Amino acid sequence: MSEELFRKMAQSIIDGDSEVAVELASQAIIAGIDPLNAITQGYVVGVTQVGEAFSCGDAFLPELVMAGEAMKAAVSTLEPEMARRGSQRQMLGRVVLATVEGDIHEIGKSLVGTMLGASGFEVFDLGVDVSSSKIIMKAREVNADIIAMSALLTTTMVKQKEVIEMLEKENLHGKIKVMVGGAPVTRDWVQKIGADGYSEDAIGAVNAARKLMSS
Ligand code: B1M
Repeated sequence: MSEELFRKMAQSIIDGDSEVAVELASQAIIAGIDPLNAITQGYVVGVTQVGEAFSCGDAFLPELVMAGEAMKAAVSTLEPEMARRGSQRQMLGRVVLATVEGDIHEIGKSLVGTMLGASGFEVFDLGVDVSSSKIIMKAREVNADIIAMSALLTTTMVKQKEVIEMLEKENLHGKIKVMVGGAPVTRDWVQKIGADGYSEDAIGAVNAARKLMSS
């Protein structure tokens, strides 16, 4: 039964149909399906397909936009359930989260924020297209343990590096740890820019953040 629901979820994203995507998310909650499974085995399969079609010229920007909107609507429906399932309630650390400047991709970043929040981190989500100085200002203001940055474009990844360089200039790197992620981010990149943590997905991001808190 879940398999059929996951297939329909993927299709709703391919069709860019927000209404169906939301309806299927509600069905998944009622059926007691883990929302993260619904996202990774259902909706992400669809959005990946649209992304691939876009890169080979088989789909165009309007399709990408509609797929993104449907994905966002589905994830927003599932987020309260994800937060509700997070059992740990003690505060593990403070995280300032953002998608870097010039980049408006928000779905993966928000998913990481929800998972961190559900796992006991206090998350200050600054949104998308956030300048490096604003990220650092917020981190100072809330006395953050971790700055977590998402970048989905090869052209915006450099902003992750910029934040680390700015932290180093201010002698804050070390006191504030830096975690990076996003589709184009690789382990090589993480090493090259001297980031402290990295993960390929939202679950891994929680583990990476926990590790940073204990290091
Ligand atoms: Co854009 N886009 N997009 N897009 N888009 C990509 C990223 C792209 C790979 C598509 C492609 O060509 N195949 C391509 C980037 C190419 C590149 O640079 N390598 C691309 C492009 C080119 C563009 C535009 C330039 C298109 C244009 O205008 N010509 C434009 C850029 C706008 C801008 O930012 N300035 C653009 C715009 C958009 C939309 C607005 C239409 C929409 C976003 C809507 C929104 O977010 N509200 C969109 C979408 C939907 C995509 C794809 C199809 C899907 C992204 C997504 O939401 N994935 C994407 C192709 C793809 O990735 N397959 C694509 C689902 C999400 C759950 O995964 O975000 O990867 P993801 O997050 C994961 C992990 O990466 C990780 O955990 C998350 C959960 O598992 N993770 C972290 C993410 N952040 C993390 C942080 C961490 C740790 C883990 O620690 C801090």
